[in-house]
Amino acid sequence: MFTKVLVANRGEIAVRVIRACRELGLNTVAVYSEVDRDGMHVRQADEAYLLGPPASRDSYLRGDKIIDIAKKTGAGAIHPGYGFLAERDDFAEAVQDAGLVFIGPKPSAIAAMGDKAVARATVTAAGVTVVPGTEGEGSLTDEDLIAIAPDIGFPLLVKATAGGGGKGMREVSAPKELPGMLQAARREAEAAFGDGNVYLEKLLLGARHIEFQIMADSHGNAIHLGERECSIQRRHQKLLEEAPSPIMDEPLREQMGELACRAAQAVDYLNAGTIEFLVDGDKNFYFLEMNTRLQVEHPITEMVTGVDIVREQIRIARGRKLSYAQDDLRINGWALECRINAEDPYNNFLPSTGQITSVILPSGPGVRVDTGVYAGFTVTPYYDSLISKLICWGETRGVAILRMRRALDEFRIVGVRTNIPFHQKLLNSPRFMVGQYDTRFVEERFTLEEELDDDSNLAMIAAVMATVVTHRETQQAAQIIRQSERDTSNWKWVGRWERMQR
Ligand code: MV4
Repeated sequence: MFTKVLVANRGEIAVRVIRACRELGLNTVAVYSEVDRDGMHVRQADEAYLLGPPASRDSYLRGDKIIDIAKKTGAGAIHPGYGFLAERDDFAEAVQDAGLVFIGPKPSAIAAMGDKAVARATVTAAGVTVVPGTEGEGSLTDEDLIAIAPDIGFPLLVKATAGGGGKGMREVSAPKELPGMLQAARREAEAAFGDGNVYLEKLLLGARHIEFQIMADSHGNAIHLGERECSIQRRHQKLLEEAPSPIMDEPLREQMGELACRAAQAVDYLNAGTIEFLVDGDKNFYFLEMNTRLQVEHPITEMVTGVDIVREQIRIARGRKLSYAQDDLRINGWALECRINAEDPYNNFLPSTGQITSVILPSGPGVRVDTGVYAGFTVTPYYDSLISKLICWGETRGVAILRMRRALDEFRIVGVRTNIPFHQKLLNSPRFMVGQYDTRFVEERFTLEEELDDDSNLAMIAAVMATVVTHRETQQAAQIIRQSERDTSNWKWVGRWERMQR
């Protein structure tokens, strides 16, 4: 039974895992690259060890060094977080071969769900409906795929079997486009994953991306913790997630949750995982893929169920039974998560780097901030632009939206640009407020630039405004921000809006 955990990650998720370990009385080991020497996770761990240069391939992807540090420090278990090595079955295998515990699923489950064609065949055999498309495992030639495509129908998607998260995905509107798109998708998949195998799926237009959190222990128990709505994405990067989904009803939740557990049991799943579905306008749902790791957006599920998912992960890895049975769980209230990225929404969301000189974090009832940054920390271009997650809970969706608006207004980060303005605009958009959006909402219906015409005057006005706003933020960052007059009409709006929803 391990008493020390090595957290093989950085930033906010490393801090999150360290917190769970500390609450369980476990010692923690952090690993870091040269530019993360002052990272918050390094400061919060009991011990910390340098992995190497900044590039991920020389640091957080060096599984051999990570295992070596675990053995030398007496860490009996490794938590991978998300990204980096979290879904590498070879790493999970190496951890177990070294006599250590991998806090996650079995390598075989990671491998099975990592190959999207195998995943589709596996869950189909278990009675779970997949998105219509190619069937079976193994590689299909371009000729095979071109022959099958008319039965699937256009528009369709070419997807990488080794992919996920949209990488290597190509949309094909007509048969004449297919040969070229197949080659482009294969090239990208080969470059990204070292595997150019692809498969086809019918493109489900107007669908929503809804995922179910599942947990399974080593005593045969598997439960679901409800769903998360993840349709607000830009270039396959989730930006805002919410739980529950605005379109969900209890019978559908029970049906999808049961099938999510069945999909997990089809690969003898262990620990935390997420089953992704697409749900169309008639509430037909289709298995999309399974993520065999803890997800970025796990906190919204924690807020509406009261379950500490990371603590349950560690308990499961220590051979304990799940703390909850399915009947113990209820969805209480509503939670939203805004991913706070160091990027400039007024400049095509390009990454923004530099030293953070001031941070004011929002707080108050129902507000949670999972962050890995602080005043003095330097954001570098080596890693993902996610620097914080702002999570807000309310008794209803309307209250959660109001609270998130207030928290975003409080949130100050000076030194790098962030996508906070994007979230502020999104939370005021009518379609979002009434929950009527799908996976195309951001790309097709929502841009910050929409007020900016080609007219250079408008662009000039925007540039001046941005300068003034930045100056104001810089000034304000050093002062106690005076609360603006609370607009009590907000509560009237919530009451009116909630009545409309009944
Ligand atoms: C789809 C889809 C519609 N039809 N597959 C692929 C990556 C995964 N994270 C979400 N993906 C999707 N797969 C079929 N057959 C819609 C999505 C999707 C999406 C696609 C384009 C732009 C934004 C999107 C947001 C969520 C889901």
